[in-house]
Amino acid sequence: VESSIPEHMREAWKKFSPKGFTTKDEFESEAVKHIETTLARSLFNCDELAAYSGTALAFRDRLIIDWNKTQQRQSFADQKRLYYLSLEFLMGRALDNAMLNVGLKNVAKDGLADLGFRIEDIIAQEHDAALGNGGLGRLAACFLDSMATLNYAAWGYGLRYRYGIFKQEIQDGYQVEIPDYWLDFNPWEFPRHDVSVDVQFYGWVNKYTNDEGKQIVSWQDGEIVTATAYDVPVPGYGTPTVNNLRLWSSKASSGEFDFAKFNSGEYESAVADEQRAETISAVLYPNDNLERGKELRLKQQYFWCAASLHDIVRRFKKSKRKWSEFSDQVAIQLNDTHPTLAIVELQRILVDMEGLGWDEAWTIVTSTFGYTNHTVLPEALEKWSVPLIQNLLPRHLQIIYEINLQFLQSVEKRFPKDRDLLGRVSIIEESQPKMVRMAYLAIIGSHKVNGVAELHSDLIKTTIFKDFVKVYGPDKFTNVTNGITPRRWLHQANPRLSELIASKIGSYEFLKDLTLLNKLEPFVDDKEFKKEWAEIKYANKVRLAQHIQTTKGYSVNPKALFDIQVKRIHEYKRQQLNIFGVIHRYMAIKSMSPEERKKLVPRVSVFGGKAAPGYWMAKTIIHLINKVGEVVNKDPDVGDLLKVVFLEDYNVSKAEIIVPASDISEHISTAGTEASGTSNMKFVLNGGMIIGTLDGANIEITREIGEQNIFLFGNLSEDVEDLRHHHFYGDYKVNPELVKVFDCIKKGTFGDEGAFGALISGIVEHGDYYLVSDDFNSYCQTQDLIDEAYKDQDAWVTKSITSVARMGFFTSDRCINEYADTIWNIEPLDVAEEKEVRART
Ligand code: TH1
Repeated sequence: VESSIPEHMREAWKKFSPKGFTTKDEFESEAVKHIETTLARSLFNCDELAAYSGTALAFRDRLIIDWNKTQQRQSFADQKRLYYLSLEFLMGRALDNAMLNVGLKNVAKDGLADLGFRIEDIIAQEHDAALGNGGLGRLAACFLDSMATLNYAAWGYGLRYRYGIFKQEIQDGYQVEIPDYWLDFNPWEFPRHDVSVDVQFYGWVNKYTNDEGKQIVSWQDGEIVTATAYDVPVPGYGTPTVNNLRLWSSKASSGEFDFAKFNSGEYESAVADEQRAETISAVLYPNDNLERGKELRLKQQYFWCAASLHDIVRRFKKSKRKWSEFSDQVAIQLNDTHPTLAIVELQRILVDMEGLGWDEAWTIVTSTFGYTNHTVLPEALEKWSVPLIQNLLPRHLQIIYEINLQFLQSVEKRFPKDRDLLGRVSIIEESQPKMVRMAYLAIIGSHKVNGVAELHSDLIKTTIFKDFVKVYGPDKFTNVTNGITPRRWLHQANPRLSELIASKIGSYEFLKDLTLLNKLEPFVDDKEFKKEWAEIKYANKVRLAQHIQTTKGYSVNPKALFDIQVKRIHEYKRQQLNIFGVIHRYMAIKSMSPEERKKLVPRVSVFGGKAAPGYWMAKTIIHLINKVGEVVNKDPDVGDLLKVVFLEDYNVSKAEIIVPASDISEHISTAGTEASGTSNMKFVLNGGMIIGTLDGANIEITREIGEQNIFLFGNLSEDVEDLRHHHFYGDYKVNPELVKVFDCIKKGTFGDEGAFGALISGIVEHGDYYLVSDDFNSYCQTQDLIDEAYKDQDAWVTKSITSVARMGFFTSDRCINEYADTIWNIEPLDVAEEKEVRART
């Protein structure tokens, strides 16, 4: 390619192509240039937002140089690539991360100081990229970080929502949702108006035989919406690799359809069409672990799958390879069932558009896809009604039926006497209306299916996907335990702890090989080290206390035990158990003598998290937490002994302040309901202890750090079913201590008792599905153990250090390497040469 370009052109290009800044002066020059020209500001009107913008643009330019080179390198290398399809990427802020990853944060810090700014204030100007609900979206973001850091050729594909997850405000104790319009100024995206795909909806299917006697299938007369690519650079840590996250934005097609309307004078209706098209990528659905079957959501899914698949196929076709080599070049991972239509779309492209035979195409499809399941909750398993798909995607419905027919025939051959089995594994549920079970389609269309923690991967094999284990054998199902990136969740969120660790074990290598943390263990008895360790935790608590002071307007004592539960509000995650426990503690304090109170460990109970706007029970839990806070926090009998804080608008950037400040964090889901959880890993990595159930990744965390370093309680997942049965058919009694808590609420202690009736009756009258009563005793006793343990600060710090030293397993780097080896079959790219060139220049 290069040799086809004339010498003089190449010379000129080389001479003038930007090299990127490395020194403080160069940084300042770039930032000031952007502030004065791109932003048209000056010394006299450069506020913090402008300084942020200039800094971000300077770093963006730098990333782009490496991003271009990475894309060239990956094209030349011509290796297999991985495409990660996710409807959610919860990236958070980019500037701090970019500065740390390219190793120039100190340069920027000094440069900004010269210009009159504090780097923390500048970083805080950035709006979070909040294109996700919770764990699933944040996992995708951690994966992108690891894939770039490990030099894999890997792209993310998602939607460019105009509105990310809503902003949460609390008014009079209730959650209020505010739209999150985040695109006003976003220096981290590059519109690619030249990269677009036309996506079709509705229409009808025309089948006919052409002159050569060939069956032709054509999907026609549909409505066309155009997908435009917006690219977001994803820098790796300490490597020249900058990967790409491609987000699609929808707009009306500029094709003949609209022109016809404009020309015939239907101006208003043409504009309305335009707006309808833009609606597709307008808003992120705010439900976590819940699927509601809305048509617009299905439209989003197909729009994004079709655009991504056509992009991937276009790239493959440039290589001029045979179709049979497709899965040697392409691996596609489905982040939950949301992108399952990609399976159908690839089959459609191969059969209808490229003319391959059905079987040949299906072999390619099934060797390309992998499917990750993230939940066993029935209300989260996607099902789309057949009439809905028939109308929106008529050709896809035919293909789904054909996939199902062939699959059921193969099952029947192998299990001829088992007619029930056919009904159970059919993609089509024979309900009224008929429904398409997306998880089944995803399993049938993939070569591997994985869960996200050991318990969860075992559970899917024995419960929701049991019949598919029978059909395919157990090897199709595997486990890849989730992980988190230590760059953001240790180095960026807790720089002092990262620095202390580096000083002890000799370098920052642990950020790339987290198992090196085990070198900390020999220092658990090092007095000076322990002192510094404890000081850092204290400083982080002071920082959170300041945040509480500025956002909530009251002070909490940073010497108190900080007990934190931050995550989406959901009955299965059991924030209600936590707040009932808090009320129990409050009642205990009230009944104590002043002498008894003196012996108590002061506690700050921190809650944070959003409820889905339509999830009334979750909103009731938020309301109760806030009302308990109002009463407890101003009760003079209680004083410092107990404070209850609900932090508004929990998001990634707030997590970076909250996570390093915990003594105890709560991961207390009903056993068997939380597939993995990932914040549990973040808290332990920052030296916090866990109170938790034997659920999700808590189990593996216990295995790694040791039982003596975690506070476990509650029933086991294998007993949950029997307990639930007993609630309905046995002589079931609510735990008497919990009854006292309910009486306290019913007396109106926390205001209008009627407001919380449903929370109580769910447990007392409706079977206590989440086993709050069954686990209440065990929970409270374990909280008492925590108080005792906290009194021995020296032993506590020992536990903290030991735990961190043993957390190496939970890096998303390990996780991505497992996916690469066992599912994607891809190798990292060699960047040694690039690094050398860079070192020389
Ligand atoms: C979460 C799981 O609840 C959590 O346990 C897990 O750690 C995380 O995924 C990452 O694996 C899920 N989030 C969603 C969101 C939607 C649908 C299903 C799940 S499962 C919208």
